[in-house]
Amino acid sequence: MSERLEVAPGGWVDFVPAFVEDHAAVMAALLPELPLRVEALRMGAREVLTPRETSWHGDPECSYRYSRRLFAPSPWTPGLTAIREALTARLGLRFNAVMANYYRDGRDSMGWHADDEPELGPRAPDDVLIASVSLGAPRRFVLKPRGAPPGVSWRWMLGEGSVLVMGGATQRACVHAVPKTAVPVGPRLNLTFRQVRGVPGRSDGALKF
Ligand SMILES: O=C(O)CCC(=O)C(=O)O
Repeated sequence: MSERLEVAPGGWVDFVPAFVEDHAAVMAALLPELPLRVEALRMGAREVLTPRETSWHGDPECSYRYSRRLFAPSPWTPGLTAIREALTARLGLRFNAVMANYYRDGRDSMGWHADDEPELGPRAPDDVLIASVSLGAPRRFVLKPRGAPPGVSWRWMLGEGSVLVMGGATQRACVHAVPKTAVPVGPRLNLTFRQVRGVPGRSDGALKF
């Protein structure tokens, strides 16, 4: 485990570079289990397609509203359960839901956003705990304080079995993204394990594009 990085007063990030052993085999076994798909999001009058494939999984009560859509959870799969149990054993943390994001190549990406939905805890956007496990090709993950001037950010190459844990006030104080890259890269599967602790809010919220 890296030394805990304080990214804001009360906001922190922990990083473990090689958490999942044999990450390529784990990713190959997981992919057929997941109903990954490109989602259509409404942007005003337009419909836009997410530049990545996603699936949402969790305990039956863990519905999640984001990007102006309500997602009912798909069930846990054997591969997701194994990683969830490894997280609990290593970090002492329990998660009841996970978002899978599959980046097919460098054109796939995730725009700036925070995981700050009300269902992520009674004090959200404070006290939101997220463990982000990355399998396959490393991609740049950027985190910056909200409203930071250009160039002020932290960067990690996340992939090859790493886990990055964000906690405390990180989702209130910071935003994060996985930018596109022109460098040829292989596929990457990211799994953000979450604690859903409330019912989805009513607000439309921001688009995670
Ligand atoms: O792919 C990643 O590393 C980030 C995923 C992410 O930001 C999210 O699921 O909210």
